[in-house]
Amino acid sequence: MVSFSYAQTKAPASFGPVPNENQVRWQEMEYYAFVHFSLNTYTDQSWGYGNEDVNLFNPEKLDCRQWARICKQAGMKGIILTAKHHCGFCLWPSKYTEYSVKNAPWKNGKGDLVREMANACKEYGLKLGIYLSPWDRNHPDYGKPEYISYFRNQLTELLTNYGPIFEIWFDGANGGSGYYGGANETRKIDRTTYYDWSNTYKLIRKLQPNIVIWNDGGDRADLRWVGTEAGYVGETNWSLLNAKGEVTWDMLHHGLENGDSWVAAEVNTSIRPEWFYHPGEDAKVKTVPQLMDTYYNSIGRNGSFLLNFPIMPNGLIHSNDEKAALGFAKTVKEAFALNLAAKSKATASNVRGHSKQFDAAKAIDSNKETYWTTDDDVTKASLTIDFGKPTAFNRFLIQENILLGQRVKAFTVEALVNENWKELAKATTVGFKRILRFPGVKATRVRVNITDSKACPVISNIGIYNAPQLLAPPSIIRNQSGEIKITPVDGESVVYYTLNGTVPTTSSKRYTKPFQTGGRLAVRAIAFDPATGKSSPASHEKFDIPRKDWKIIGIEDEKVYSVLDGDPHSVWHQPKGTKLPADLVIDLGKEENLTGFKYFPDQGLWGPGIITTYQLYVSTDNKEWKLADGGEFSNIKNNPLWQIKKFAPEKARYIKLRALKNTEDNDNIGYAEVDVITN
Ligand code: FUL
Repeated sequence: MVSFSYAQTKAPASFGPVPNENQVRWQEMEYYAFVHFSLNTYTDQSWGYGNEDVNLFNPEKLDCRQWARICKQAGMKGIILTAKHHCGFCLWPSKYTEYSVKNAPWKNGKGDLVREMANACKEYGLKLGIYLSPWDRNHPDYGKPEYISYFRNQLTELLTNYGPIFEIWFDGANGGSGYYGGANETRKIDRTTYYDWSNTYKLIRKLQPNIVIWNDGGDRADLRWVGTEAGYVGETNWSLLNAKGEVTWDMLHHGLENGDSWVAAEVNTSIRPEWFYHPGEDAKVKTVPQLMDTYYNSIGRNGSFLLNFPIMPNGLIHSNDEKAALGFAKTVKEAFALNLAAKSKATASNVRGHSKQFDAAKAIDSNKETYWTTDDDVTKASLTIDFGKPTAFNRFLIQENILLGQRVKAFTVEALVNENWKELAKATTVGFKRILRFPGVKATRVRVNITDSKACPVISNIGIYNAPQLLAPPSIIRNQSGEIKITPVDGESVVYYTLNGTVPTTSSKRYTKPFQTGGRLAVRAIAFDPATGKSSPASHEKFDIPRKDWKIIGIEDEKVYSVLDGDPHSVWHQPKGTKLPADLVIDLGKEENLTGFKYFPDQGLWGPGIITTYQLYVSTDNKEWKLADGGEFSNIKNNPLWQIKKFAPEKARYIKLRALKNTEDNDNIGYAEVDVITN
């Protein structure tokens, strides 16, 4: 048959797995919130054991509308609430347990926080999501088949009574030990079979057909965790995984190039170091530059961004967190205020069937439905944007039409500067959205070269921006001899600092080289750009007693002193062949008034040897030891932060940190830093 001359060029067929409607709707949300609120909020814990008193729960100023207002103003599209965290306490009056708000003093047991959250979301035009921990350290039946009915009953309550739910979050954490109705024991379950996810998913999809399911502990769901809670997904990020089989860390972090299912990445991180509110973190709220970094490393890498707000015991979001989130929103807005590509001329090395319908202009027409694409056999192609005059820019944004599958494997961006093409960036995957950052450049033309693609590239949008320069707080470390070293993130900015707790200004002391200190001390520092007169937010570090005379006892390896060198990147591991329990004994040089200790785990990805269960002993003579503290470093695997443990005051010259268990269930024990807290 001869085709008619008016026949349109056929659009490309989809390639490989494609997202379903729910996944597309979710991907377009891009940015939404987590709120962590439970009994932990009142006990300063990361994970409750399951025996915490319900009477602690009494948020006297609780206002979900405040949370919703902040999220809305911050440009977020929804909120996921921890309806039940690992401790088992329910923020709604579940029919199936007594461990809930119905027995708490809050609103005389008449409160329903999920209801209040749902109403607030509705009022502010936000979508509601639910975090329901599969692990329940309170429930007597946890570990038995009966618990699965309980879990599904709770799911049914949550997915029936509170309107549309956009996402359900099933945390994979499963520490084993718990209260379990008074049994106080360790219960192990088989993560692959215990929850019978396939039937649970059926129930969920029946109750909420438009929902997306997040699950890092069981069967493949709609979305995936990215393998870290630090706020970044791999630069190469495929929205694909295999439906069956093992998922390694690498697959979580990068997706799987030839995976058979669409499972896009969600980057979850907290606006503070930890997920729940801890007053000690009020000065540790992420700064705008840190949040911008996460933005580029999540949304800018084909992921979504799930940012957590810990709620304070009074039931509100802290003003520091609000300020950071709103400052961040403003900065994103400023960075992407003007798309310099929009008014330019675009041409391409190949246009599908020479058709206007698929030409280069479709990549800059601000219409997400239209796209530039090439003939089927073309997997290398370029698109050139002509500004017509030298134009300054430092960001390049590109989007694929994911309805047709994720295709691009590699691309470069070049600029025509003084008649010469200069490579600005080289990257791999694109997906729903990819944003590249590079130092500012002035050029008349920009060219994107798709250098490798699984099938003909399908580019729905290109943006070019000139984002205002941002300054990040410098890092501050103190080495064992007491020397303070301050490093600006860009390596170039001028640094000012104070040692008296005040926020530095350009009239404060200027940092030029490391300087010696002794004793307890608080250091604050800013980075300053003389060209623009702008400064970064201040960084803030507190240091306890000097460690100059400390000795690590019984270990020959000199490298062990990296545990005391203040540098979070240098680590030491117990020698091969060590069997747990493993001890690290430190002589503090003289007797001190100890009130706690700190442990910073190895941040490396491979076999970091992170301690989960510890004991801390003290001694005056290195012979008689007294147990000062012991327990678990909760959630340390996913969030390997400084672990700060306080204990009743002890006068001692020696400390012994005993590692009883690690995250990998083997004998590998590592340390980046160990320190003490004195009164
Ligand atoms: C983790 C949990 O264990 C944390 O407490 C927090 O809820 C975080 C979002 O997920 O795995």
